[in-house]
Formats: sequence, C-alpha cells, structure tokens
Amino acid sequence: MRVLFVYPNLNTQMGFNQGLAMISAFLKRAGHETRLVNLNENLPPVPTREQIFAEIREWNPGVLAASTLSQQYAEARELVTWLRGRYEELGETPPVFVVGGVHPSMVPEQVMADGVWDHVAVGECEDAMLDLVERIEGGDAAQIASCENFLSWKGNARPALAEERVQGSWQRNPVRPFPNISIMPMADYELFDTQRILDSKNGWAGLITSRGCPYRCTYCLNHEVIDTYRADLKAPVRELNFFRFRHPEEVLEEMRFLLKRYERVNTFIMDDDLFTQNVEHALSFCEAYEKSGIGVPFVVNAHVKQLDERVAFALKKAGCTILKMGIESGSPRVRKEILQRPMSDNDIFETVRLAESAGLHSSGFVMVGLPGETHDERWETIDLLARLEIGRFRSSMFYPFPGTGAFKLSVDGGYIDPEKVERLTDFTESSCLDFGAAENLFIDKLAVCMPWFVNARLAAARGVDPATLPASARYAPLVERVLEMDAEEWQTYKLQVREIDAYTAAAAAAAGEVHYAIKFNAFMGVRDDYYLAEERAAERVDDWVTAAAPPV
Ligand code: B12
Ligand code: SF4
Repeated sequence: MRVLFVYPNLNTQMGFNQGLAMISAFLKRAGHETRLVNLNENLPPVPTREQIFAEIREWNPGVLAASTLSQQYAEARELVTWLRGRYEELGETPPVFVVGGVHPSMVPEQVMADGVWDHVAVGECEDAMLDLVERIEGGDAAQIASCENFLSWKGNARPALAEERVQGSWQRNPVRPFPNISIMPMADYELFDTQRILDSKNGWAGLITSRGCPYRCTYCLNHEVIDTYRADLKAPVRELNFFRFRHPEEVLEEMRFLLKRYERVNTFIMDDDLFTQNVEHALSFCEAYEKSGIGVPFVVNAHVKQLDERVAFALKKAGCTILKMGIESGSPRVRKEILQRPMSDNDIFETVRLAESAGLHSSGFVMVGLPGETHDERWETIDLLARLEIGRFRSSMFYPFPGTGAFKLSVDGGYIDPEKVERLTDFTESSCLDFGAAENLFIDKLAVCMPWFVNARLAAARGVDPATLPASARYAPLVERVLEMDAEEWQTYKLQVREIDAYTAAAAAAAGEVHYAIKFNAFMGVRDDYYLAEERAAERVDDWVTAAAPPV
C-alpha cells in the first residue's frame, strides 16, 4: 500500500522526525511505499493545500498519516478537515486519515473527538502502523477497528454526522508492548530532504541510542506514557521494559551511513532522554565509538542525579563536547513540588563540576514562568545560574503540554490563557499562562535577557564587590533599566536586545571579563570562554576582540 506522511512542522524549530522515519523504515521493509509532505518554511517551497491535494490525487495513497507534537496538531487537523471538504466537493473517497505522535498519545480521546481522523495512534507505533496498514489492505472492518494502539470508529465506520462522532462511537484499543529497539531497521533518512535539514542545522545530526526514562517530571510526556502502558498492559512498570537500549554497533552503523550518504555532518546529537543514566550502556557506547575512529564530536543529555565519574571521562575521551542537563528552576521547592523533579542544589553543582573537570562543556535548561512559582523563586533561578557559572544555559518559556501533570497544575491554578494556548507554535516566544500584567512583563523580560540578569548577579553570587567583577557592574545598569520599563517601552526595546547584547558582550570580552552572551539563538546564554574559543577556531572573531581578550 502507499502511505503518504505529513509532518506539519510550520513556524517551529526545524527537525528530522525520527518517529516517522522509523515507521517508514518498517513499512518499506514490508514492501509498502512511502512519501512525505514536510511542511516547514525553512524548506521552501512550502506546498499549498491545493498542491498537497493534487499530490494526493496524483499518487493515490491508501493512507495519509500525520505526525504531530502539541504545537503542530492544529495545523494537521485543519489540513485534514480541509482535505475532507475537497473530497466531498468532488464526491470522491479520501484516503484513510491517521494521526500519531506525542500529542495524540497524550490526549487521544480529545483528538478522536475532533472527528476528522479515522484512526488516532497512541504510543510507539512501528509495529502498530504496519499492522494497521495491512489490516486496511485486508479490508475486514472488525479487524481494522480493533487494531492495538489505535482509537478507531466502531465497525470502522466514521459516523457521517458530526454530532454523532462522540464518545461511545469509537473504541480505544489497548497499546501493545513497547517495540524492541535492538532489532529495528535503520531510520528511513531518504524519506526526508535530509541533506537540506542537516545544512540548515549546521551539520548537526540527531540520533537515538535508547528510549525511555525512569523519572516522572510533571512537564514531560514520560509519566503519562508509562501510566498508559501500565494501565493497558496491566503490568507493573518494571515489567514494561520502557527504558531500552540499542547495541552500540547498530548506532555506529547508522553514523557511518550518515557520514557516507550525506555531506557536512559535523556533530552528532544523541537525542536520548538520558544518555548517561545506564552506566554500562554509556561506557560501552563510548568505548565502541572511540575504537571506531569515527571521530565526529557528539553531545548528550544527562540527569544531574546520574553522572558517573567513569562515564564523564569516557565521554570526553570518546569525543563528547557538550553535556546537557535539565536544571529547570533555581528553587528546590519548585523543582520538588511543582516539577516533581527532586534534586538538590548540591546534585546540580556536583554534576556541573564533574562534567567540567572531565573537560566537557556543561549546558543547562531552565524554564521561566512556571505555575505556582513566586516572584522570589524566579529570582532564585537567576541566582542559581550565577552561582553555578555553568558553561551555557537555555531558558524556555514554560509551556503546559496537554496530558501532563503540569498542564493540570496550570488549569487548576487558573493560569491558562485560553486564547493563547492554541495559537502558540513555538513556546520560546511568549507564555500562554497569565500571571497578571506585572508578572507577565517580568517573565517576558527574563525570557529575553536572562544572560543579562545572570551577569548582573555574578558578583553577588561570588560574594565579591561588583568592582572586582566588572561584568556585574557592566550589566547591572542594563538590568535596572529593563526592570524599570513599562510594557510599551519594553515592546520596542526588546527588539534591540540582541544588538545591545552583541556590543556589550564584545566590550566585556575585550576587557577579559567573565560573562554570558546571547549566542546561537535568542534564548541561549553562553559563557565567554566557550564562545570566544569557538569564534577563534572559526576565525570569526573581530581583530580588536582577539587582541584584547585573554588567552583561552
Ligand atoms: C529529539 C527531540 C527533538 C529534536 C527533533 C524533533 C523531531 N521533530 O523529531 C529537536 C531538538 C529538533 C526538538 C525540538 C523540539 N522539541 Co523536542 N524532543 C525530542 C525528543 C527528546 C525525542 C523525540 C524522538 O525522536 N523520539 C523517538 C521517536 C522514535 O519517537 P516519536 O517521535 O515520539 O515517534 C513515535 C510515536 O510518537 C509514534 N508516532 C509518531 N508519529 C506518528 C505518526 C503516525 C501516523 C503514527 C501511527 C505514530 C506516530 O510512533 C513513533 C515510533 O515509535 C522528545 C522527547 C521524547 N522522549 O519523545 C522531545 C519532545 C518531542 N520535544 C518537545 C518539544 C516541546 C520540542 C520543541 C517545541 C522545543 C522548543 N522549545 O523548541 C521543539 C519543536 C521542534 C519540532 N518542530 O519538532 C516535547 C513535545 C511535547 C509535546 N506535547 O508536544 C517532547 C516530547 C519533550 C517533552 N517536553 O516532553 N526535539
Ligand atoms: S528526566 Fe527528562 S526525560 Fe525524564 S521525565 Fe524528566 S524531563 Fe522527561
């Protein structure tokens, strides 16, 4: 059968979709044909709806399958609603419409209630999608409607009237066990315009060596995923085999393929939720990678509660450059009570120090605008970053993903702004929570200028006079000015923040001051030693900065 995938990835970060690439590999291995409509403004030309419709009619797939995260879902639903309308106008039968991915997995009943899909997928679907496609080919309605991992209309008959497409008219079939990722075919990179994606991501290629995570942070998908599998399979967590690993040799084979098939791959991003969690897996991968001689730098994710010293040094030896970890908030209360992410300040300090002593560049994620967080607790995040002096940090606006515990906290606390919640496609741009005008303004300022706030607090964090730490003296007046601005003045000023940051950071660098600059994207604060070394390596640094900056 022919399956046309749609990835509605507009106005958000560009990304290769591993999930679709894996499903496509499974389908192709079984002899089916696949194609992709990848909607992203960075991959022009973006086809219009009419062009997509024309492609469907020309290629004539049996199934149209969309993959969506939460912020991509509205686009997918609107496209399929429109396609259904066009088929109706022509009196033709449309393909079978299926949707899967993180959003449908988190709120499947809500997605089914939209009434536009024939099947809504829950969980990891490599085997499940193949099974569904083959049942559709078989044509037996009862078989199709009862396929595991899907919500389907009873008798495979989507009611003709919208008012009949309600709870009770569909069945929710249980999920099947998690697929065994150690025996899977390689992701289908040919499905995507992979060379163009790699080029637009500066040669950074994402790979996965494990799936799953043992934690249950309220803002992440994993607690809901595991609860769904536990309920459906009626088994305790330890029997579900959620946290799974690929054999290092399989990952190396995929890396070699990427290097041979595509040009300019210069960094591998290991997109595992937590690469360092299983010490044995991490050590065996590092050893195999080092022996392989592939030698391309790579970056990994870690939890601050789990970085074994042997792993830290093995990572460095194997070529890992950056260790990324979730810090999320500077307040231990917020981490424990709101995020369900109990970790002490000490855990954070020890892990960052260990990473840096092993020679890894440390990188932390923090969130601003959390529900239930006080104004002072927001300052705790700034102060923790200033005390930590981590290599870099990325601050994101908190976005409550439907189906998560944090979404419920946001609704129960009365924080959700219903107008904004559907509209946002990229949650770094603004918050969909409402904390009142004054606090909303403060949060927006934090999100845009977090590195300035951190720089201003560096001296206090070290307990020294700002005069002895000039970066604080340099940035403190900027922060004071930002804090004094009302909403109107801020709206104009914020557009100039990158520019002001560029020249302020250049002056701080010329004077040899420890500081963070906004680099790589609008939400990343990078410590001077790292970005200057990188700029020097790329010979991009201005002459006058090179002359005045201290040796790295
Ligand atoms: C790698 C990754 C990225 C990469 C690549 C993203 C990509 N599109 O693949 C990068 C760094 C670019 C990225 C960016 C972002 N990410 Co991200 N990312 C991940 C991560 C860590 C792994 C995703 C992955 O590859 N999983 C492995 C594959 C095999 O699983 P999968 O994609 O879910 O697919 C399976 C099922 O979902 C299902 N399925 C998927 N599609 C379909 C379609 C059909 C028809 C069917 C039947 C089944 C099906 O079957 C697949 C195979 O098993 C996840 C966390 C996680 N554990 O999932 C977060 C995650 C997906 N990211 C998230 C977010 C929020 C983002 C950003 C918005 C962050 C930001 N502020 O910019 C951007 C959005 C960019 C974008 N447009 O995709 C959230 C999404 C939450 C939500 N409810 O939508 C997640 C879940 C993390 C979290 N906070 O919980 N991300
Ligand atoms: S540790 Fe990371 S991947 Fe695991 S549940 Fe928490 S946020 Fe999700």
